[in-house]
Order: sequence, then structure tokens, then C-alpha cells
Amino acid sequence: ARGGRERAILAGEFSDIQALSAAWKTERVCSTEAGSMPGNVRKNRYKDVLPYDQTRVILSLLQEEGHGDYINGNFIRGTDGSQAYIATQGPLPHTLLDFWRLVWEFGVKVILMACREMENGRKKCERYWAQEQEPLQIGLFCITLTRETWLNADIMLRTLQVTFQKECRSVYQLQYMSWPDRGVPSNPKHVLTIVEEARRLQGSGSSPLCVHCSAGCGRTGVLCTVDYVRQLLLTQMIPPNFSLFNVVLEMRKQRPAAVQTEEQYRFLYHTVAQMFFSALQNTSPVYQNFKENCAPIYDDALSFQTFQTLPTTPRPPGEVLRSIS
Ligand code: PTR
Ligand code: PTR
Repeated sequence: ARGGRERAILAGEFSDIQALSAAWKTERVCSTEAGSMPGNVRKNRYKDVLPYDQTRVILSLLQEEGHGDYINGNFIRGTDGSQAYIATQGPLPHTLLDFWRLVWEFGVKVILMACREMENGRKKCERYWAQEQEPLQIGLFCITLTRETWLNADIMLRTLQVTFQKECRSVYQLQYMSWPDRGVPSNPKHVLTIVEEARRLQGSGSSPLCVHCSAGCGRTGVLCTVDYVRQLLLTQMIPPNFSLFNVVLEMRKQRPAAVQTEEQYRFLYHTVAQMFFSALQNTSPVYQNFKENCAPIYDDALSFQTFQTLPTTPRPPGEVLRSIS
């Protein structure tokens, strides 16, 4: 019965999220003009997924050479308000160059990929990385693969060297191999692992994490949210009235359909609950403040060893995020 009630609550929250995001479009809080322009339409993998103008990634590198400023991607703010993520679609054959322009211009060090090239016999993402012994030349970018390893059954790590105008940089790519679109991954732990690994590779660098799947919405939104909440925990910025609802709503304001399905929302809720649970068990001083502020709310969670006591009541959009910043 408890599970059924939780399901109903989360279903309600998710339909509120969908209704609110639909309203931003009609009220034109979020517009998609750049993506609808004649020269840009063909750069969109899905015609129903266009980036919001308000947060879209504008490319300037190589513009003098006649390349446009458009790519189907959006910046998403991190917990410190900076442009912590770029959520983008899986490149198309004719947007490979734009993808590498983006990576280079914004100094991306880590790319998180949550899909495969082919899914159900359909192309979901063009291969933009190199294979063994086979450098990939994309315009002025030369990409080589120097290392390829499985971190576990679900995650592949590739180390790429990218050369552009005589400068060479390492770029890491973490690919989650077994996450169907519209669906949830079979192993929630590995979703945490991919995010942790991304942060480890990112080090102290402040460049955005580039996160993509096929549309750059559903799975991408889940990964960004998991990382966002993890950062809140690490920096002790989880407010006592934390609400996943608001975090997802903020993601959605920046990237269309971020967290695309109710199942993904439910999955996120469980993953986040798991993160809170681990944080409460953590003896590191980093979590002391968190414990003092949040422990009373999660006493239940600890004693039941289930995660059904996270506050789920929708709060006014933006409230929580404002109190954080
Ligand atoms: N028109 C597409 C569809 O709904 O089938 C758009 C789309 C495709 C949206 C995939 C989301 C998708 O999932 P993800 O963002 O996880 O790749
Ligand atoms: N870590 C989660 C748990 O077992 O609590 C895993 C999980 C993931 C559970 C998704 C439920 C999930 O949603 P659904 O209700 O769609 O299965």
C-alpha cells in the first residue's frame, strides 16, 4: 500500500512538472526560435526537441570560417550558479564539427554519454570519437583514441586526444551502455558511479560537463540531476526543505524534457533517496552539517531502510534553489 501511495504521489508530481513546463512554452518564458530557423532545422535530431533560446549554447569558434552559431544544446546551471552542464543531443553526421567546436570552445574535459550509437536497430548518435588505430578527422579537429576500458559491466571509459590548430588536449568520454531511451537503467548504482567518475576525471577544472544521449533530454536530465544533488550533498547545501520536484523543474526550464518520463522521475527519486541514505551513514565531517539539518526528516528512512520519507510535496517553483544560492 505504501508503495502504491508513493507511486501516486510521484505520478502527481511528474504530471505537475509536465503541465508547468508546457505552460512556459505557451507563455513564451521559454522560446525555441533559433532551432526553428531555416538554416538550423536540419541540425536538430528530433524536430520536437529544440533548445530553449534563453539558455542555448552559442558557438563562436570558427564562425569567421562561415560556420553558424547554432547547436542543439543548452547550458544548465550547477549548484553554484555557474554553467556546470551542457545538455546536448547525440551529434548527427553533419553536426559532428559543431559538436567538437562546442567541446573545444567551452573547454569540455569530460563527456557523459547515456546512449549507444544504435538502439533497436535505429541510429541514435553519430560516432564522434575515434576507434583504435583509426584517427578521426573532423574539419580541423583530429581525434585519436589512446585508451578504452570498461569500468564495470555498464560503463565504458575512453581517453581521447584532440588536436586543433597545433594544440592537443585530453578529453574523457564515459559511455553508459545499457540505458534504453524513455527507460531506466538496470543498475542505479552504476548511474552514481558514472557521475562520480566524471567528477574524478574533471578534477578541479570548472569547465562544463558535456552530457548527451540521443535527444539530450530524458537520460541526460537524469544524469545532470543526479550530479546536481550529489554536489549539493558534498557542499552541504541541501536545505532542510529539499525538494526533488523543484530541482527537476529548474532543469526543465533550461533544457526541454529534461527527465522525460514518469519512470525516470521515479528512478531519480529512488537514486536520490539512496544518496541521502548513504550520506547519513557517512562519518566524514563533510556530512556533519547535513546530518544536523536533515537527520530528523530522515530518521524514518534510516529505521525502515526504505526511502519513502523524502519530502515530496511540491513547493513553489524556484523557492528551494533560491535559498541555496
Ligand atoms: N521525438 C523523439 C521521441 O519522443 O521519440 C524525441 C526524443 C527521443 C525524446 C529520445 C527523448 C529521447 O530520449 P533521450 O533524451 O533519453 O535520448
Ligand atoms: N534503487 C531503487 C530501489 O530499489 O529502491 C531502484 C529503483 C529504480 C526502484 C526505479 C524503483 C524504480 O522505479 P519503478 O517503480 O519504475 O520500478
